[in-house]
Amino acid sequence: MSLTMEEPVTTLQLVGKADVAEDYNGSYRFAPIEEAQVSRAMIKRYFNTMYERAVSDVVIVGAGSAGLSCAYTLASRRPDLKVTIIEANVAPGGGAWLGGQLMTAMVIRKPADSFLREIGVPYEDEGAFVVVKHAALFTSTLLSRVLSLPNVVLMNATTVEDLIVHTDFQGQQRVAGVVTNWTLVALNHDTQSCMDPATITAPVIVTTTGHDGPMGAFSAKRLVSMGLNKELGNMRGLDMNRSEPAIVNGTREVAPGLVMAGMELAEHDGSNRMGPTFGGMIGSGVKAAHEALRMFDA
Ligand code: AHZ
Repeated sequence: MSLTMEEPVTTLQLVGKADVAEDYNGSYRFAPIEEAQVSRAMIKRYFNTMYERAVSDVVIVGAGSAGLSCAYTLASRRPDLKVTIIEANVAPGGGAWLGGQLMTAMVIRKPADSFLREIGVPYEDEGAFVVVKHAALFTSTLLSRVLSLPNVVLMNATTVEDLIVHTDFQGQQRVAGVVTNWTLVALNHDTQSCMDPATITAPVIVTTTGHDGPMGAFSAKRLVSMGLNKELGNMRGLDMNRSEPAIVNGTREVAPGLVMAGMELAEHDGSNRMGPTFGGMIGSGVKAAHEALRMFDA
């Protein structure tokens, strides 16, 4: 197979139709490899990343729809910032793989549809809202946009199990980083003696851990237990019209150094839940990114 300089090179052309037929005819061969090469390829990258990101510019806690919308907005606008996402689950995406009640379509109220155009997700327009044919199309596209950005690192299967809080000479407390552990370790603190964590420091932390649950509302609850907030507001019942604007407009720096977004904010502020409509999560994530940018510019 020969390619001229004028022709665009595609993967299919590089493999070649004839080669594919030949390769899949019982003679498919891989380049040889040693097992240690596979281990070292992963280990080297993982621990180099941990080493480099021990000091980050922004840590985003939670890779649900709010956290990922924040990551994309922030990291695409400021390629100079080291944005590190910590996600407790093996699969990033939080609750955004389904539209609601295990159904597939995802509803997004306007004006958050502009974000879909920005990341290139097709939708059907139903007037006041748009519908993406499958929530997984939104989440997988957003994830791929986020992970394609060279300044973003995602550490999944890793839990934020505490916040770093520094006190300055005036006695002012400021969230200055996160305390991390592999999730499987974090889940076993009751069965093993002390398994100490690692840390990541950053001037801005964005917390988007979702509403209360086995893992959710982590920072909102920790702010109370460490005395940086008096009490939890606790998420109220479902009201779509009140909840989405409340979450987007309420997205802010809730404690020095800590921006809160997404449904975690409903637990912090005592606002309503919205159920399966995702414009509020996108809007809140985008606003959290702008809050973080404002903190860098201040
Ligand atoms: O695994 C969690 C999920 O992926 C992750 N997470 C939680 N605690 C963590 C911790 N360390 C690291 N301590 C942690 N990661 O955070 C992610 C939260 O995603 P989510 O989808 O649950 O929250 P969100 O605020 O991005 O989106 C909420 C979506 C909802 S809930 C809802 C309702 O109940 O009415 N409606 C909508 C649209």
